[in-house]
Amino acid sequence: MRTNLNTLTAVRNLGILAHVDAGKTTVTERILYATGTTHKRGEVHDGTTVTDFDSQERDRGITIFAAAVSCAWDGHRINLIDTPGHVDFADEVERSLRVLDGAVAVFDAVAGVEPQSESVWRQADRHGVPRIAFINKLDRAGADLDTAVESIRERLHPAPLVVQLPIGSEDGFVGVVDLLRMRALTWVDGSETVEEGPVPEELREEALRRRRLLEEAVAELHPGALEEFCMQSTGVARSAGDGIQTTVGGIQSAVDDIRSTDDMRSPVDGIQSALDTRTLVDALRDLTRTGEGVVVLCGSAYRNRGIEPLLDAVVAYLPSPLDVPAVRGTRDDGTEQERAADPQAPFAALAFKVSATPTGRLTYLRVYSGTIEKGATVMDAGTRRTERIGRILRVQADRHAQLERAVAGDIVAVVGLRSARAGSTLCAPDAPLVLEPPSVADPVVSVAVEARRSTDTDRLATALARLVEEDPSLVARTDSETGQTLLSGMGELHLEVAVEKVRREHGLEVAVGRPRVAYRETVVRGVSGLVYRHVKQDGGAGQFAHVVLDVEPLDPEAGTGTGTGTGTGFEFRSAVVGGRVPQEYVRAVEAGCRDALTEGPIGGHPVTGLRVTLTDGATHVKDSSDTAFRAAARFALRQALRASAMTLLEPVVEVTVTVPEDAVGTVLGDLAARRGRVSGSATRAGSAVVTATVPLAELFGYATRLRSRTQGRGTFTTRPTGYAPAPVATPTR
Ligand SMILES: Nc1nc2c(ncn2[C@@H]2O[C@H](COP(=O)(O)OP(=O)(O)OP(=O)(O)O)[C@@H](O)[C@H]2O)c(=O)[nH]1
Ligand SMILES: [Mg+2]
Repeated sequence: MRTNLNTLTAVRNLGILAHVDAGKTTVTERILYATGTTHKRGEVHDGTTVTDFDSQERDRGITIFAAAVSCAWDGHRINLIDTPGHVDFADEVERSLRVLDGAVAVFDAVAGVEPQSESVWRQADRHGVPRIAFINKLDRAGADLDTAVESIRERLHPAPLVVQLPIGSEDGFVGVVDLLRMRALTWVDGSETVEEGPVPEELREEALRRRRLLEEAVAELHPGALEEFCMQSTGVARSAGDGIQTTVGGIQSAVDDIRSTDDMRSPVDGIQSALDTRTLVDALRDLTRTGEGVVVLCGSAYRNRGIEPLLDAVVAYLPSPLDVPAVRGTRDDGTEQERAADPQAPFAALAFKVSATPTGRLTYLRVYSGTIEKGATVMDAGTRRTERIGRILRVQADRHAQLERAVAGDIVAVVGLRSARAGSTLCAPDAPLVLEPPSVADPVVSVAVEARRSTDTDRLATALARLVEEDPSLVARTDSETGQTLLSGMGELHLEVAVEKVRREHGLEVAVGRPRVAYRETVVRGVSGLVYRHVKQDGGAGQFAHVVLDVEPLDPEAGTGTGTGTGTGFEFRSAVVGGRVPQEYVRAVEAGCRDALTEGPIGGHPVTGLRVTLTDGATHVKDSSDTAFRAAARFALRQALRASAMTLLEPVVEVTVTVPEDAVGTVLGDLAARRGRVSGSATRAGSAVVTATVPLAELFGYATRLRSRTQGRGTFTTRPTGYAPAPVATPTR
């Protein structure tokens, strides 16, 4: 059977991204409701939403795990991933972004762009994922679309292209004017559907003014639109209908010859404008894809207002799997290969999520090329293991539809895979290809965990192994000195959730130690010309390698404590001349240096922020080998680090605390006691927002402290900013 490639144009792989509590899960819930996927509206605070299905998510009222669900709108299939907003789960967002083609960024209409919205926006930039913006919570006291839009312009940089005008405000927010079709859309409480009608008389002028602003903004960015804009503005008026004639700031607006289009479904209640609506929609789509502009819509997910137009916009502006660049992977011989989203090509998919459910172990796949049938054998390109795909499921809220096959461009869940992990590539056994796995951040916090009953020790190890499979940002290891089991992750909450999962899902009683931050060590002053000769001649094949290394800090300011973070990373280069060390041994030297970086001389912490240069060396015709050079480099760098001036680094974060104004003094005092450096404060709608850089080690227990100091009225979020020199006496809090 030949699959129709064109159906792929009707697929949208969509993520919902935002700062914690902006309303992602509520938006997702309303989308499922509007698309008829669910028949009742769940609420986060009642623990009844589809995507926050985990018992901890329901208890805590936050999203922890990205959840994928599928729904249909206007002849399109939307595969939707609701992501967590809390920074501790940023890796969950990272894995989701890797498989998405587009996203809806949700903002709170009172708070505008918040720190974590900025972080996920940059994450999406890195992945080149086109976005549209939804300004949510327009029903809240103090909500203001224009201020939120300005914060997008200022903090995120793409030009906001606002396509709606709210009707009513705060509690009286009842709908929006669609500036493209010049129609009013309103929602009545208790009614299930959107009502469409003419723009209310009192809003007409403002709507026209905003339409003009939109046209100008689009024309400024889009050459095709600019051309039409100039032609129309210089007086070549198109058909005029029964509409209004208004002159707004020099641009004549009257009736547009609106054609009914596929994308924006009904015709416009006439205006004359410089840009035809079709041109405008096409230009908005182009600008969304290039990221030069971001289409802005608004509404109130909680009150179920603004969801249908949001879905229309998803279909109209966000790309299908065919519109995004072909995925790249690495073949066995190390060469790169592109795979287009073609159902006829060999199968390749990325597993981006693994989750244990009552249905079995579900592996979520984004299929990039080819077709996979149920019962087929696939290979894990990393481990070379082949496995059989049992069932293929389209996850739809509470029920899962069974599929015979999944094709390129789709997101599905499969049952039957035992060994695939989040990040594995699955491919056709006869066409192996490794897709680049999602990046995994280094864990910054760890706790010691121990089974309360010694008979449970093995079960705990199994449970931890399971956790790590599902969440690659967790690391479980045994401390070589103390023999303790250490669980490391992205933050206090991340580890708390992980341990609670072990308790709940495995029925284990677990004792947990105090959280500790993950320190790093860095070079403040290096050494040059460190010579190391690795010679072993004890019978049999000998080993010979001779290396000379220079070590220097990547960031010359490291250790001065002036920055908020410091240079991290590792650079290696070779300055060897005359082939004194052949290229293959240079690679072995680099590998040996990386080996040495795992344990630094101060306290055995990983070493970062340095550059190593191989300046000279020598080989022996018979006894030199990769192994010998790797070992030589390892010993050499260890020695060099012992001879260098080193300093301990600790993770630092930017904290944003929001409290009632009368509590600012308390918060500032408390932050100072935690070695915090305040970088800004502002007032917004009766609340004070304080931003400070604080060592992560000082923030353990801050949530409880802030709650008690502000009678529960204070909240805070954090954003990692890197590492900074730790004081000599390490805090043990
Ligand atoms: N007033 C108002 N409240 C809303 C709206 N949308 C969501 N909320 C509330 O805001 C809170 C957070 O909503 P969620 O949907 O859980 O937000 P989220 O972005 O998914 O949060 P995380 O997943 O934890 O990052 C809940 O109490 C919602 O009921 C809205 O449009 N108006
Ligand atoms: Mg959520």
